[in-house]
Amino acid sequence: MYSDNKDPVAIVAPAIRPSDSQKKVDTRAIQEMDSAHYIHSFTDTASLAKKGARVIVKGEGIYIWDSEGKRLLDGMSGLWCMNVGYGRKSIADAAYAQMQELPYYNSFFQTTNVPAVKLAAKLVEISPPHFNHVFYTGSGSEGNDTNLRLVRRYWDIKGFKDRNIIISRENAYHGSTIAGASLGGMSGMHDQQVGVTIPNIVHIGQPYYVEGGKGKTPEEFGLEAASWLEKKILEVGPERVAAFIGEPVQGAGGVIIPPSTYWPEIQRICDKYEILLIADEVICGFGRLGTWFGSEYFGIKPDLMTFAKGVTSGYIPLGGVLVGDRVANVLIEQGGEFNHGFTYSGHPVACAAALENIRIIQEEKLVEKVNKETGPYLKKKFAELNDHPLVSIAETCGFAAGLNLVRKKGKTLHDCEAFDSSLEVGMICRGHMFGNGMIMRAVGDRMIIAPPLVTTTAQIDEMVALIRQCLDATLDDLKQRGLM
Ligand code: PXG
Repeated sequence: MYSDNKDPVAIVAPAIRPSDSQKKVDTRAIQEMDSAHYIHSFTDTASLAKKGARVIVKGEGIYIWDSEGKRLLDGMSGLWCMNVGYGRKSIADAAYAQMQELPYYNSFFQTTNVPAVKLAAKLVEISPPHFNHVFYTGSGSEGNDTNLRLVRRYWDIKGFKDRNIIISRENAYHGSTIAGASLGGMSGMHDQQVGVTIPNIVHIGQPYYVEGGKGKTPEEFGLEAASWLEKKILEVGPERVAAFIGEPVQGAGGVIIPPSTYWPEIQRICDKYEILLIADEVICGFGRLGTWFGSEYFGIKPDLMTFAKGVTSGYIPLGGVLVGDRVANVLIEQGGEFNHGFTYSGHPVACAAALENIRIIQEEKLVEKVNKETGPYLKKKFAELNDHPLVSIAETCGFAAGLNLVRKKGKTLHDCEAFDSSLEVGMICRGHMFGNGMIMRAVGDRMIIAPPLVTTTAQIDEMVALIRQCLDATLDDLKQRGLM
């Protein structure tokens, strides 16, 4: 049986909800086949084979069940994507109906399909007014590959071929294709790319107040972190810089919530040097921050927005780029044929599922709820964890949240002592979370959640209570190991 818990301690009895799908699964047999044949994403296959993967068989609302009947509260919305929660029959019905009518057709041969067109119009409707065009991909990574090609093409059409440097940030995540990984700032991914990192992509530091803000207010630090962009522009030459790319809130990097001064200053700098601004909205889009797009939360006006995940709430793969007028006008009016596209661009079934997903988000007013009701409630409840002896800061932005595990020394955030990374305190804590029915991720020693947007205030209470229990268990565990 799978356990990523290094020292499991059961605190609460997990709720059991047997279902037909669980009864049918022979866990051992699936685990054996899994380790024999399936190379998982971002996984040490050999070490997973020793314990066997947890087999997930069922989802309903904000909960999932494994093949042993154990219920888990999915604090991560799958992988930041299940915005409307599990078990939405109407999305399945929309996909089924479309599959029967027209399961596939491409849009390469001067052809189109109804769901792709309707979805494009819907995306234009829900995005800021200067977005009037959509390019479809199958994933967020392909969306960012598209961005790379779009910005270089844009400057090429305008006669500035050398304007091809893209500035990104350390610890950013922009996907796992070669362009995605090159745009991203994950050193572990760069290390494994052995010579294939795409040239002319450079990185600046991330706006992570916990790491760099000692002795400064968050607002001062936000301006300082934004100034690194201008410094980099001047270093490489403003006439060489095509675009800046960033996630409004860095997700995979650990829910890095920038100070309020950061994004407006980034926008000012991009405007000053006429640099295109790309907002990677793969996580922040579709309500995660209580606005349709994270850019709106931070009051910025990007030229391109990457989307994926929440566009279908993960029910089926779909991604793309919302192309703002500045780029679209040049590309369409002066660019001729754009030699780019994927077999599954504008896939009718994925677009039909997305339309139903967006209909649900609108009908249930999920964006407004996260903005005005459940988001503020999560902020309040999550902030209560600040009093825990292991926590230096517990903060949220909409329905994304992070807390840092430390040895508390003084009163302020920057007086705390970080644990030695070799102790893997975050992983110990994650083990307690999973062991006790709560999916909360560890990014180093920062614990993060991004729950489904349908999570109710009562479920927030349940979630935060579980997190507190698991923090207590982690503290006991560290004491027993003589680490506190
Ligand atoms: N941009 C952002 C901001 C993302 O979070 C992608 C692009 C790539 O999307 P696709 O659909 O190609 O995966 C992502 C994906 C993690 C984790 O560990 C996050 C993602 C993917 C894998 C792992 O948090 N986000």
